[in-house]
Amino acid sequence: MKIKNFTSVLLWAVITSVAIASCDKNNDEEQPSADPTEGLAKIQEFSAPESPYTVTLYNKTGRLQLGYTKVYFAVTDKDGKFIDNATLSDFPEMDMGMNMKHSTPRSAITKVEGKALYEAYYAFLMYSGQGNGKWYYDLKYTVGNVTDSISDAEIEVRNVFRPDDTTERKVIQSVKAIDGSEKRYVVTLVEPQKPQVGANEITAYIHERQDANTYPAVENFTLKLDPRMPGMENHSSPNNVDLTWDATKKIYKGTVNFSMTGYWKLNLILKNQEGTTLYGNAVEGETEASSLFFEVEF
Ligand SMILES: [Cu+2]
Repeated sequence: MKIKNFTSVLLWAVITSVAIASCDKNNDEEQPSADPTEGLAKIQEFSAPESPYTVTLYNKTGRLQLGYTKVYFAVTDKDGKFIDNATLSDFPEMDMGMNMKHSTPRSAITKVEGKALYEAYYAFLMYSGQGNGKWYYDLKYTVGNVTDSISDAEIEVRNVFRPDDTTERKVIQSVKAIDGSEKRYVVTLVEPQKPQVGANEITAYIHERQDANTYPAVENFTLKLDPRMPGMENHSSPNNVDLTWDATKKIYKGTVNFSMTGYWKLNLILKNQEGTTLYGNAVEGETEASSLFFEVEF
């Protein structure tokens, strides 16, 4: 009798410690499923009627804006659980009236590794209200065997200003190549978003406008860079590096050196892989700017 009791106590102790250990293990595994949207600001929620899922659009600023806009999507079920195996696709379209409609350069929506979150970027060609246009958004999402879609949800794309909050700042430009090819390109400034005195990484995208809705990314072009301060005798700065294609990061990358704070015009010349100029011109003599440029002020 005594021995049997001892055995059951021992057995109980073993079972309990195994249970505690597996409990600990579960807790560890659940750690990464903490809110994947932490630190992000909500832009808009999308949910198809009767859909068991909601898609919420986020980014760091809580707003979509002219030019480069990075975004994140979270997919949640009715209980607010974050879904990590969804697939999403979208179609933003600007309706400018008179049957004039166009989309904009953008990436596919892909999964963020290790998080129940999805990411994409847009290069918005126009802001809401520009040319009396409005932006509408189509979104399709699939979770398991459920596919739902939303169409024509209005989204707001804001204009981008210099620090006075009044003067428009150029961050994206559509051009028609001057090499006789009649090809159209969109050049979009990505970084620096927070410029500082000294060397800054500068990045940009180039997309070809094949038609109003088709804008594939273009690789292996070059953007020659000549930053100037028009307010200060159009002086430049040393040690700038032209933007070239970074095949790993899939973006054009160079260095812009801001030798002081203020208003800078980043003059550019767009060249194809053969080195032929497609748009833009050198700043020299009476020519104070390129026809292709971005603006930065800080
Ligand atoms: Cu438009």
